[in-house]
Amino acid sequence: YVLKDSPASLGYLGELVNRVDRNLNTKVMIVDDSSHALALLKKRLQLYCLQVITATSGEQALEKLKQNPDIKLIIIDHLLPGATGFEVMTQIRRTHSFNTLAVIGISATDDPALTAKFLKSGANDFLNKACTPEELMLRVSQNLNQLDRITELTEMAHRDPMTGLFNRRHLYNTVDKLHKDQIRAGKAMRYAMIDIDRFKQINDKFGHETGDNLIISVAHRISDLLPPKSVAIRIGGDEFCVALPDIDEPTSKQFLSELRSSMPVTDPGNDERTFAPTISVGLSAGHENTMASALRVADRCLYRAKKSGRNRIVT
Ligand code: GH3
Repeated sequence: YVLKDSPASLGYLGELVNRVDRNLNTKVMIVDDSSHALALLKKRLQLYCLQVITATSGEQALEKLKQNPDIKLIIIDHLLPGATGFEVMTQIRRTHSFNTLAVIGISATDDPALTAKFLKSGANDFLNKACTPEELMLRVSQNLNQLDRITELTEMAHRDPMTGLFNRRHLYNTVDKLHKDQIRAGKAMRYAMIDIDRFKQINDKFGHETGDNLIISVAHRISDLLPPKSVAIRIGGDEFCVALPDIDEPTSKQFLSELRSSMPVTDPGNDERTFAPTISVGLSAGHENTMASALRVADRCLYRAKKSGRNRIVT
């Protein structure tokens, strides 16, 4: 299609190959009560290696979306049995934001008011059914590319660039939600606050680069030893937090003890320079109702660990 309808640059073809490659894992749903329209669209989308799901009514579309929460894009007709495409879209947008799902409205009529109506109901884009296969592919690709970019940027915004661990934003958005789910399900949610001892002295004595290398090295050790489903966060500076969902106290302590005894004995950037950094850890009790209160408990325990001589775990 690309080569038939208009010339394409090499860069553009490269982008397209890249898109098709990512399409192999991308689910798209078409909602239309016409079996002919469904079959035609399905065939065209499958040419670009998309996984296509079909629905013939709004009700069925909502059900299939529930069964396939990883659907990335929906192409929806405005005339559907039961409810209009606009009504279905409004319902979809209650649970699926623009950050995770793209919707393209589609219609066979030339009514100029349709585009605005679709966009106002929560669509990203609008297409006439008489559009060329090339235009269909371009709109689908652009909407999927935009979603991929949002996913990449969101991932970046949740990571600490120095260590690759999650950051505070992730703690207060994602882990906070996880905490609520765990407590609602009657499960424990523990937090370990971890701080390198006398880190300022290491900076002052060996320089900031050595300090940075040590922070990175501790972060890697946390990642390597992390129990399943746990989340490691760099709070800032030389302080880390590990969220331990549904992990009992002995297992949490075992992980923390292993971490404590795995501290590097030499400068991670200079094997010949020996130093033996230690860490202090505060561990919350696991049944605090809110993440904020659990973090306060872990913080108080960390403070006690520091006050009572450092290089220890306090619960
Ligand atoms: P304590 O055992 O009581 O925690 O002593 P400490 O020296 O570790 O005290 P504190 O945690 O307050 O010191 C943190 C130091 O970390 C102060 C700050 O200059 C330094 N720091 C913060 N962020 C970074 C960073 O990204 N890299 C480096 N190298 N140093 C950092």
